Amino acid sequence: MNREAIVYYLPGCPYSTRLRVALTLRRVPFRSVRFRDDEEGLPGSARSTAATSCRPRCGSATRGCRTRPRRRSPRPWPRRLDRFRKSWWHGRVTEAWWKSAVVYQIYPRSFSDSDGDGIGDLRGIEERLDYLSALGVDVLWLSPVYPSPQDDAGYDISDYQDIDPVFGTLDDFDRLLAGVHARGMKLIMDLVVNHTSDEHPWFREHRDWYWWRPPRAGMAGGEPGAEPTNWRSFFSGPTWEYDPASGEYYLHLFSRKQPDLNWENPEVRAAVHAMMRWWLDRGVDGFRMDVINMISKDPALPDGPGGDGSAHYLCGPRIHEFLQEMHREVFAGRPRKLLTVGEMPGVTTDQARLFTDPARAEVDMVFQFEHVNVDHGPSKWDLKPLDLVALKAVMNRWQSGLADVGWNSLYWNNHDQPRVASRYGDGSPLSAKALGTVLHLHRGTPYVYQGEELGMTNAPFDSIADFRDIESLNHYAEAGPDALPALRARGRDNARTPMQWDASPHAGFTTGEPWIAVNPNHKEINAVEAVADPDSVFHHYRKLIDLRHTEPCVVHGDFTLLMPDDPQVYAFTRAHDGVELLVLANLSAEPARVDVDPAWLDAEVVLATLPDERSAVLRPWESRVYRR
Ligand code: ISL
Repeated sequence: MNREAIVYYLPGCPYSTRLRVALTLRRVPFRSVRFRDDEEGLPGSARSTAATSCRPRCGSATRGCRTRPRRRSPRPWPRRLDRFRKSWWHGRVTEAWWKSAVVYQIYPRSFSDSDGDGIGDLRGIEERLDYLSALGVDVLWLSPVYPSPQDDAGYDISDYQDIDPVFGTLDDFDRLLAGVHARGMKLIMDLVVNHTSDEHPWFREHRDWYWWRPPRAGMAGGEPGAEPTNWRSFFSGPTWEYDPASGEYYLHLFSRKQPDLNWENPEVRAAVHAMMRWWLDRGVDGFRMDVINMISKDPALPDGPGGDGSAHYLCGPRIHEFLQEMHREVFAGRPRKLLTVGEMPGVTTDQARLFTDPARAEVDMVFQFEHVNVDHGPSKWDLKPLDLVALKAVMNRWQSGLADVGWNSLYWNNHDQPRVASRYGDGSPLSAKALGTVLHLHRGTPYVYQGEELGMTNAPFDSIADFRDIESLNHYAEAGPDALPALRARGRDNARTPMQWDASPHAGFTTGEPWIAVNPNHKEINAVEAVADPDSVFHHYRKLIDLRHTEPCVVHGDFTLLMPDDPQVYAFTRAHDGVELLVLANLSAEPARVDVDPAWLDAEVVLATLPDERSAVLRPWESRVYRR
């Protein structure tokens, strides 16, 4: 039989992989390969009309765009094929699929409430899947939905293998997962196994699964200063809670209702592995691992300088062993392609190279914190203005640190961070776009936190009665009313106000009374307005996500920071396989001159947020991407 293979342009994958796909599709030998960039010959389910199959030569900013001939002009798969690309393609290739993926974090309490109790839920998320699909994201990460006393908004889990009734049922979960997969997306769960809730049966039934210690020598349990170590908790106060019944203290790095599991005990590890396998067997696509670099502690639990015990619990002596064991016990040999990302406060680039080196089989990527620590002092409540030069230096160090081994995650926002549009921007849509441009053009996997794609801002919290988060409430209890300005700027509740769906009284989030007030600016900043406005932050994010899917240089390109000492301009290039991208953003409220090779300003404009995109002066918060 006379067969031939056709090689299609597959966004974000190298030629060798495209070849493999083509050969697999057509089951033909390598020598009879012909190249084409349309869809004829694809499996029937993957066909679409030719009318949609061509990407414009210039992106949104076509005004005055003098397109130059490109060295290589791959054409993306048509939009209607994107679903096919994600579901079929991601499931089969051996390459790290998540390198060209974008993850969207959902904070379920605040996303969408289907039953009017004022708290978001799984059915609410299901109702919004088409919105997420339209944005183009590949993976959804769900913050915890497990049964929990909600002392730390669900990060205190009392049963790892069920759903909290406030969020729904396991059946709801299965339906949501099926809906996610049907749209060609994946779903990862939050894995919180440094600690459980004190209401988890494990805490009652397995005392030796936790860290118990007697009072400090010579002191009576419960008296001030009798704690076994001087460590301070992340949520204020000591990390030890006294248990009068046993006369001992248990360790909790976070709230007293979050006792730390003792991973030295092999039974703990086996129980966690079994639970993780249970979720993977149910069909989830991986895990975001909460403070996973805290699971190995120095068993001596020594005092730390000034109450800072972090040297004894961050990246402790057995951390790599524990993660490699987890990989062997949970992930190895599974046919489906999964994603693991470890949240790692205090992690350095050298440590991250070890954690994310694929040869070591630990995690795919980590969340580091250095770039969200540049605007405060030793305490997060100790406010400092953003130093852009320092921010660029940190990001640059992570780009080069993981350039040849490992992989970066990229984020500005999550449920613990204030909104970036207010924090590093000025609250305007233009600044939200500029920050999005900068982040999404770095090398790594970008994470979008719900509402970031709308340019949602910090909330105008008036008094302490407006806050809900244990971290803020405990800090206020300790520091008093003087703490309010810092709580307003840095409080985690800024990220947790309800998703702004429309201009109606509760922003379309709930028909009931929301658990935390909606931001009054939902009348202007909301999804309905944003989707309808082609110039919105939403559509800018959609284009950025699309660019990652269609331009291999965004995924694989080498990163070079330009103008490192400029206090206003964030500029860098990416280079891959004969293609170069230049990213320019003015992250300030004043015009700024760019100091780059002038020939760049004649190159193809891929994205631009203001007209006249060939000027050497960037207007306040303007951003552009060029290609040559
Ligand atoms: O939020 C923080 C600073 O304000 C961090 O210190 C945060 O506590 C740290 O990044 C760990 O976060 C994770 O674990 C916590 C939980 O409260 C956070 O929501 C979660 O992201 C304990 O589970």
